[in-house]
Amino acid sequence: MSVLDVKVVKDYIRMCSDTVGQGWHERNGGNLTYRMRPEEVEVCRPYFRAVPGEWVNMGVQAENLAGEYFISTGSGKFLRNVELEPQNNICIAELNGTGDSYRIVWGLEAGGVPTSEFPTHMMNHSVRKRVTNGENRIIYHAHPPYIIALTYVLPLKAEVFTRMLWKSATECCVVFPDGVGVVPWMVPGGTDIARATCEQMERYEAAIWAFHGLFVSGTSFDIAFGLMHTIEKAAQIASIALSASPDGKIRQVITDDNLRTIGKEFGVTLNEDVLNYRSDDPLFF
Ligand code: 2HA
Ligand code: ZN
Repeated sequence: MSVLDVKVVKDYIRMCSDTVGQGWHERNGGNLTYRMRPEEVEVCRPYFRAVPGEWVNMGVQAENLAGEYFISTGSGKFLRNVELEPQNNICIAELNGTGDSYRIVWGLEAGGVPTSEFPTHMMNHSVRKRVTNGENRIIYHAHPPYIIALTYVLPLKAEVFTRMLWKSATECCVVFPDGVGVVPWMVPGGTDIARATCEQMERYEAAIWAFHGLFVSGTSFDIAFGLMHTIEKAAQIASIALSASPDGKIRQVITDDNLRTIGKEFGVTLNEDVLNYRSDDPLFF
């Protein structure tokens, strides 16, 4: 028996492999954190390091995460290697009593630190834990190519991206009824981009990083994987439609009335600001 036999750790590893298979994790791109349930921590605790790592200040503070434990990918580690050597590519990190520092209690046995985006992950966990009344467990970042491609051709606005995605595949508005936020290009890995991203996460369940990738949140691995997958697939359809059109124009789309009908039939409340948004941009509807 080891940490690697615990179900949540197995599920975490499976998510790393599945998402690599989707082509979203070139090299060391992307990262995944999971906020553990207390009972999961207790099952893993017997295998924790005898001497935990040093406390490391994160540069951000997440008071509502004080004392929580996270499974995290390692900084500079390749997600494709997680399945082969989990103990050297992921870790379990504990947050201190004020929620501003972490220490490693398991994993990264050959050395290393949690993902370079740990400040963004912790800020996002803090926001999503609060707005979902503790339901949210996962923050996941990837480099899916079609959503990145769209950041070169669409105005960098949450309403524009959400409308484009909702109108590119019928189930999108049911899967992410709050919509998708957009963060302009910023230097990754720091506290500024962490704050900008968590402003978006107050309102939306996912946030696009222009010319870089996508952050999603979720209550389970299935939900977080499914959200990344659904957004990226809609972006793929939009990209193909835009490039297949002989004049670069879209002929017809799912209308706002159609969206309202789907919302009503499926019992989801769609973000009204997105539904009511209008743009003069000819590329956009
Ligand atoms: O982990 O994706 O944004 C590498 C990255 C940084
Ligand atoms: Zn990235």
